Amino acid sequence: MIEELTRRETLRRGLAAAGLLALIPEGAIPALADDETDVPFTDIPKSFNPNNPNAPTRMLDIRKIDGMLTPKDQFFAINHFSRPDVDGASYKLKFTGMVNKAAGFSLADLKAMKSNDVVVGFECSGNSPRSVQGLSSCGKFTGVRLSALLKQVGVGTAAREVVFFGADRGPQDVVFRQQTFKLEQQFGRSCTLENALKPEPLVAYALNGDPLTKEQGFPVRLIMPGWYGVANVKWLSEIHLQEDRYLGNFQARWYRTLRGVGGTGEEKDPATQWVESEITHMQLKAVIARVRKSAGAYQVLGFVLNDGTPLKSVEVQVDGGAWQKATLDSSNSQYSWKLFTYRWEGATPGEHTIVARATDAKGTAQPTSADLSRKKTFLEDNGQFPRKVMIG
Ligand SMILES: Nc1nc2c(c(=O)[nH]1)N[C@H]1C(S)=C(S)[C@@H](COP(=O)(O)O)O[C@H]1N2
Ligand SMILES: [Mo]
Repeated sequence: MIEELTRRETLRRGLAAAGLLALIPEGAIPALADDETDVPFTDIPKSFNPNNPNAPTRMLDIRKIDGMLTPKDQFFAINHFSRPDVDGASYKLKFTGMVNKAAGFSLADLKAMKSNDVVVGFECSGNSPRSVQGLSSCGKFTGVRLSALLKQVGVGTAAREVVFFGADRGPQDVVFRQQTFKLEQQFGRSCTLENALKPEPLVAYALNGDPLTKEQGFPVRLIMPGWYGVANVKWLSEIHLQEDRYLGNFQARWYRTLRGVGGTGEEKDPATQWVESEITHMQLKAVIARVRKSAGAYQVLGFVLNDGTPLKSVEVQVDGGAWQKATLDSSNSQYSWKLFTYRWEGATPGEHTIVARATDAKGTAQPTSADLSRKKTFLEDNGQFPRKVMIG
C-alpha cells in the first residue's frame, strides 16, 4: 500500500506538471517529498520516547504516518507478561471445552485453509494524549476465519462463551473481596459465541504479508476488527468453549470502564447511575497526527478509529474557528483506520491550536474531553485531542 501511494504520488506530480491533477482522487497520503517539510508540534511531552526497542511497550510516532499500513517494526506493541518464544514448527492451536471434537491446528493446517486478508486499525484502550495517541497502528492481517475453525470442531449445544488464551503467563494479583491471592495466570480474553461466529474475527498468522513478529504475537493471534487492542489475543494457544462468563483479570477486572449515566453526575445524585462496562468495540476517535508544508500550503493529516460504522464526517478546527470538512482517504476500508487530510489555507506564522472531530453515520459524535468528565476510569479516552503546532 505504501509503495502504491508512492507510485500514486509520482503519478500525481507528473500529472500536476501536465495540468491534469484533477484526475487523481483527493486526499492520498504519500511519503514526505523532497520539497515538503513537517511542521513541528509544540505539545509533545519531553518524556515521549516512541519506538524505543528496549521499552516493554512500543509506541508508534504518529508524526511518521505516511500510508495505510504501519510497518511491522513500528507497529505499537503492548504485553502484560514477557513475550513468550513460541516454536512455529511444533505450534498447535488447541480447541478445548464444549467442542464436539477436541482439536489442534498446526501452522501448516491453518495455512492450508481458505485465507482472508483484512486491513485492521486498532488502539489500546489506554491510548490517550499522554502517549501522543501512539498506542495505535493499522496493518493488513492474513488468516483463517474463526467461524470456519469453530464450524470444523463443532460447537457443543450448551456453549455460549469463547475464551482465547495466549501462551504468555505469570504471577498476578487475583482480588476477591479483601483477599489478594498471588497466582499464576494466563493472558485470557473472551467474547460471546454470537460474536465469535460473526464473519470478521480472524485467526491471523501474517502482518503486512510477512509472518507475525514476536512482538505482534508469533505465530498466531486473534484479530477482532473494530474492537480495542486487548481483544486481539497474541501468541494464541488455546480456544476454550464454555457456558459461563469468563472472569479472568484482563476480561473482568483490568479492562472495564466506570462512568456516570443520567442525573447531574454528582456522586451523591441518586438519579446518576454508575455503570461498569467491558472494553469491547472501539469508541469513535479522530486524531491529528501530522502537519506538512508543501509549496507554501499546509496539509493536516490524521486518522479515525472506530467500530467499523461508516463515517459521516471528519472536521478540523483551527484556533477555535469554524469546523471545516476534512477529506477521507480513498485507501480507507471498513475496519482500517480511516486516514483523512485537510488543506489548511492561510496559516500565519506562530503557534496554532488544531483539533479534529469525527461523527459516524449513526449520529455518534466524538466527545470533547470535558464531555468525558463522568468517566472515572482512564480507559476508552476518545476525547477530542487539540494539538499545538508552530508555523515558521
Ligand atoms: N497474549 C496477549 N495478547 C495481548 C496482550 C497480552 O498482554 N498478551 N495485550 C493486549 C493489549 S492490552 C493490546 S493493546 C494489544 C496490542 O497489540 P499489539 O502489541 O500487536 O499492538 O494486544 C493485546 N493482546
Ligand atoms: Mo491495551
